[in-house]
Amino acid sequence: MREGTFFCIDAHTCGNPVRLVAGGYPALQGSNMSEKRQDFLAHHDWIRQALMFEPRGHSMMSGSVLYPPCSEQADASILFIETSGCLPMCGHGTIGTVTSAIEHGLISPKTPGKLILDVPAGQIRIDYEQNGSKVEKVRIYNVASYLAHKDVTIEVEGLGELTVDVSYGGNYYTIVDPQANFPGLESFSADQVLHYSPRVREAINKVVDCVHPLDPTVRGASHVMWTGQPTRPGAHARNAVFYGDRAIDRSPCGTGTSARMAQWVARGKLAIGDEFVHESIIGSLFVGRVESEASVGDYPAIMPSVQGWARVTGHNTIWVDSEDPYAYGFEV
Ligand code: PYC
Repeated sequence: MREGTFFCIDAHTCGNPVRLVAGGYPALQGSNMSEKRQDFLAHHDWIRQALMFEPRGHSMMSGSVLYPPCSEQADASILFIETSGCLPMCGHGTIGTVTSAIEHGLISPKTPGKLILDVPAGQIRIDYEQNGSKVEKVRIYNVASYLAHKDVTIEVEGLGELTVDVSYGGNYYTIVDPQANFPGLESFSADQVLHYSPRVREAINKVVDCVHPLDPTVRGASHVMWTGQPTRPGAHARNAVFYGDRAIDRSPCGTGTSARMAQWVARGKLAIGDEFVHESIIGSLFVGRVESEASVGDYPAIMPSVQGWARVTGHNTIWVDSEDPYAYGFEV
């Protein structure tokens, strides 16, 4: 039956929501999180739609479901849910999930302050710092990230020609740096980000193929990152990441920060060991670091890490009643 009661812990990571579904979720088929993600999308996607879209969620809503580990060395697994589907990896989602899960005793780490997590994009490591019962900082050692396409020219209706890079950090990002037809985020409004991003996404996916060399279920340049000068002391760059159909990440975006570091390393603007402080559209910060070199198939890559914080905002027991005409959500 497509109805149920879901116990959720609501939180935000640097301003972007993370609804952790901690009770009421289904068991999934598959031996790893990539297979379980496919099973969820095929058989249980109504849960995502009900919990992410209006009237129980909103365009920016994003969340996760915590599962037992898939591999022997891991402490837990995460399935990411949001309005656009189930992402292979989500940085702000991981920071929020770890914070909520540790503060509520939902994970028993094998080593205090450290976690190994199975996610659809692979396996990630976590370091977290606690002050009493509160988690203060979470650092994600993310999946290998690489610059997939460099200097691709696209035509975007209303803006004209743009030259962009496409970089992978757990999702594929079309990165729009300042140029003749894009003055930079400082002179580009949130409404313009929402208006032009779907056009950029459509244009880029017509001219390049983005398929992860090691997991063909991870595909498509789904996210668009517009960049600009930072406003916060110590920050190296500012970004607005568009995801879903009408969302701008309020956090600096964890997979986007990883993709951006991979782009900057490939362009000689960052080196192994360098820190990269990324500012979001609302001024919140993630501290990235280029940990080491790596490869993804034939591509040179990096192993990035990203640190941020999250706060729990409340508990939310959500009913999905199949007799409610808006049980599975809507978009305006
Ligand atoms: O933090 O990786 C991230 C993310 C992806 C989409 C929204 N946030």
